[in-house]
Amino acid sequence: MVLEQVGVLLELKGANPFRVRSYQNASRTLGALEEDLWVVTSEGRLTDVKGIGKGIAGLIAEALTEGTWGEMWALYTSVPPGLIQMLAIPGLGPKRIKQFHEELGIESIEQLKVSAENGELRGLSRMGEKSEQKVLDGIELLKRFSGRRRLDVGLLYGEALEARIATMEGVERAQLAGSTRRRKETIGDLDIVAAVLPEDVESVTDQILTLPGVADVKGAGSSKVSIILGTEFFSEEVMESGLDGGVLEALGGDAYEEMAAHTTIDAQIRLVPPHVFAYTLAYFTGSKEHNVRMRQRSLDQGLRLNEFGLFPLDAVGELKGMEAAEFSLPAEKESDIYTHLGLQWVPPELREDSGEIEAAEIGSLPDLMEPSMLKGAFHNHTTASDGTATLGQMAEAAQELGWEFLGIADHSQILQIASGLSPDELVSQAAEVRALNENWADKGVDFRLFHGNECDILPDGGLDYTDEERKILDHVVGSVHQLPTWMKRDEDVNTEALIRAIENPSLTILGHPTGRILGGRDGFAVDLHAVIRRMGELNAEGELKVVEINASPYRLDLDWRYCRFAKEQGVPISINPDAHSRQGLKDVWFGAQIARKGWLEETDILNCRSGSDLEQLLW
Ligand code: DGT
Ligand code: CA
Ligand code: ZN
Repeated sequence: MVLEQVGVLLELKGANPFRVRSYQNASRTLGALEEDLWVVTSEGRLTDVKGIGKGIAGLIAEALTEGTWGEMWALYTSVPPGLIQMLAIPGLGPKRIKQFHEELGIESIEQLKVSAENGELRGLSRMGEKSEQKVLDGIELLKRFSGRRRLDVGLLYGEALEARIATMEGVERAQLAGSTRRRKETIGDLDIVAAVLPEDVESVTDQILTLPGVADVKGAGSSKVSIILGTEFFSEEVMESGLDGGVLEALGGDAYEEMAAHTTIDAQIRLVPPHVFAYTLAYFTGSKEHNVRMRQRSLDQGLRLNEFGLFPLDAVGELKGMEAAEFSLPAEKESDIYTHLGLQWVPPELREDSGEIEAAEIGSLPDLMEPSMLKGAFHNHTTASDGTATLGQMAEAAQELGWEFLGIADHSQILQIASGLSPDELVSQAAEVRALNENWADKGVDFRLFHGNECDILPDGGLDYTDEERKILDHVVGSVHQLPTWMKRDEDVNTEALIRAIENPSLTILGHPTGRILGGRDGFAVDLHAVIRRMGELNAEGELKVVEINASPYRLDLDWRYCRFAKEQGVPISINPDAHSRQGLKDVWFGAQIARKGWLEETDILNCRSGSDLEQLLW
């Protein structure tokens, strides 16, 4: 979005950071805007949207009506895109980039790399061999670790680190905080809070710094240790098995394994006295937006809230930080803090300032679903297409998880690279499923397979196979796989095509709605609100239209930000692992985290219903 780029651009020009931030925030807000931007703008209500000021509103209005971006547009077109990309190189700021551009004509990361390798940077003012090497290191780092880690990676490192610190001599308790605890789909860095008596801080710090797998130490003070963890942190290499082809391709094909093997993650560990632990944990769990609301609420009650405690303003006066801690209202656990402020305890997943404080105030927070409530899943592959386990093996794995059903959804015929099933193969798979089902029924086993298919949604919104051929199926998961075509098109064209697809009477579940791969590629442009709204209408007319949370940690698509909207529109959610192996079924856990983050309850999830209920719906 242009606004996002304007933000970055201003940064490159050395503009005021607050101004930069406001553009980036505005871009994000508008991206999630439910109403039509055009309508909001033409009715002059843009400034009513949170985070949109007069200046930005004027710019948007101009862009929509005139197609120009005022002075920003000139700014934008005057800066080569390569310079903007260079900003992502760790350790490289806008001033340097400007210098490289003006003095050496460098316009891309590739050119910068060549110049650095040829020793051309060291001759510039305020540069030397060392800083030249730093540029090269930065480029290398960007390539390997660019951006944020996926939630599964964050949890893997985070929970291992939490466990190691919690069992250290001198540590009373330790807990993972930050975006990992809030179950964001990607993680910037890990935050861990540990309760340590002042006299033990030094020894605990030493123990942390000498943990195996600490690749680098960024800093170690009296209350905070910052480290970078490398893969050596794990005694055994954790490698993925049975990744789907689309994911692998988006991540760079075979080069992916090498990339994954070099993953690092930053971690900040806060060491605090045991009596302030709950406050520090709440503070570093965030989000920042949630914290701001909590602090404001405290002030309204004559209290000051920070990472050290909750203080009556009249008692602490000017005392700051730990000096004031002894005046704090006591809190053994986080829920005590919320109680002090007249609130229900807010589950970490919900702490994004998206209505949770208002709900906690009147005791109406949702009763979030739990992974253990899942009784099966609908979108899974077998060896018939690109999976690594047979129908029987997948069913067995599902039974081992205690499930009551498993939905099969191999690829459809058009997806040749993933061995999509021909119509004949579909028929023989149906017979295989029927035989297995009869066998379980005879034995009185409460388990059944639903025979579905992941039918490709063609660029025009049509579905793979003929209407007749699809009739044999219990359920159709409609998914877009021809990403290049959809990425090139305008949002309204894609939206129209997706709506056509969901209107097809045979489609039950809309699979990975945007096609995004976290850390690999963005999804295609589409107005999901419009698609979901239409699904809701069809449900009201008695059809069954369900949207998938693809639970693969590489996708997590539907995004959690749309979950409540789906619920409001009367569209059930299906949490699907998109498993390509037995092990892959367990990915539903990640989907459940996202459903929780999206405020969903047991009754909102199709695969929380019993196997026999679902028979009624699908057979
Ligand atoms: P990340 O690491 O980018 O995935 O996201 P977080 O949420 O883990 O953010 P991080 O690591 O910068 O900080 C951890 C938490 O600490 C954050 O969620 C809220 C709190 N925090 C950090 N800086 C501030 C601040 O300036 N103001 C307030 N109110 N809270 C902050
Ligand atoms: Ca963090
Ligand atoms: Zn798919």
